[in-house]
Amino acid sequence: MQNDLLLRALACNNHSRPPVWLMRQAGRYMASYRKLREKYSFLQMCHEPDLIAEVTSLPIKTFNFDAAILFSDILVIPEAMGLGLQFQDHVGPIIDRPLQSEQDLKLIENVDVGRLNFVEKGIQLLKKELSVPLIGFCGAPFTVASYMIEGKSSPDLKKTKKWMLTDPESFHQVLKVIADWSIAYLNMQIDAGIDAIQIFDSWANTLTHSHFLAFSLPYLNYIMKSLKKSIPVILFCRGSSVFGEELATISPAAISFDWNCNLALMRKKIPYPVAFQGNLDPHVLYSSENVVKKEVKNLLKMMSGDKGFIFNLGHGILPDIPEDSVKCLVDCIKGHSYAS
Ligand code: 1CP
Repeated sequence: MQNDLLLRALACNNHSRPPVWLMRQAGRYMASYRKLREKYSFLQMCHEPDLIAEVTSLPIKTFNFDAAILFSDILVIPEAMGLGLQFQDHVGPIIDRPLQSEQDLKLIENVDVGRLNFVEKGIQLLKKELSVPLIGFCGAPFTVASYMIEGKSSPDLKKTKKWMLTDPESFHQVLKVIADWSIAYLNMQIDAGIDAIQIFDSWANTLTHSHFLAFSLPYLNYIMKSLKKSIPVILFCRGSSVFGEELATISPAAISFDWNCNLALMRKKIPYPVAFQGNLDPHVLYSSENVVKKEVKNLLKMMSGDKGFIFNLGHGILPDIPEDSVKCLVDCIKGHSYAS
């Protein structure tokens, strides 16, 4: 690996400019991705090791990011569990057999990550060619549970919350099964050669403070503590601006912040060795080059001298963002002289 800026920042030991990568960097905003999607469905691309490797590398080749994130989806776990998964254009993910109550727990098959060996093969291919660290990932149990219960994307997670509040015991069983699958899956990714892990809790922001402590945080902790090898783990939560200090109590290598908080103020509350990732509002990338530069520089200035800062967005890049804005962002960060 020629460029280890990400790993240095994750160890809070980076004395040069911050590394940059973007959540959802391999996706529909790239013309080269859309071209491949004319030939293959999204799930075909997730299932085929050559395509996993090709799509993961697209943004590295085009924009020179400092890290690659495995091309896959958090929902390959419910698919491997036997619940059935489709992705429909303009709709999103559909789970064929969503869970409705405790009886449906029997629909979930025993942990068998051999069913995800296309991911293992994709990682092995990537490790031969990448010159930057490769980030593996999974979804957080609460977020994955929400898709398994709602059966699709939902704005309010009504069914999930009804279950959580009316039958917390069996809801915990759902979370535990997802966590056990996730641990086996991440350990497979570690064996295949990934350099860091990100866990996505995209729907944590829907939880109250006490429900986050009861239904999300313990499972993030359980997953992190069950990994076979010490490897840096980044915790991304929508809601990390609120739950940051709680996330820090379980000692992840890094917390990825949504765009609501001021990172410099957060740093006063959460010291090293927790690295910080984030937190530009992705919508900034719709604006003019001058505004993009101004916003990027503001964030760089705010975190100047921080040895554990990773530049990223506060959430995933949106599908209609112009590629030129992404180029402008990366150039701005790479041209930045770092004052430590
Ligand atoms: O039509 C297409 O081409 C598919 C679009 C797409 C892509 C490119 C989806 C559908 N998933 C992905 C890839 C993906 N998903 C990655 C790849 C690596 C990268 O470049 O970042 C990752 C890490 C994910 C993770 C993921 N999938 C999350 C967590 C991160 C986040 O953005 O919050 C979630 C919630 C999903 C579910 C999902 N996958 C895709 C859709 C449309 C959705 C539903 C999103 C929602 O409910 O709003």
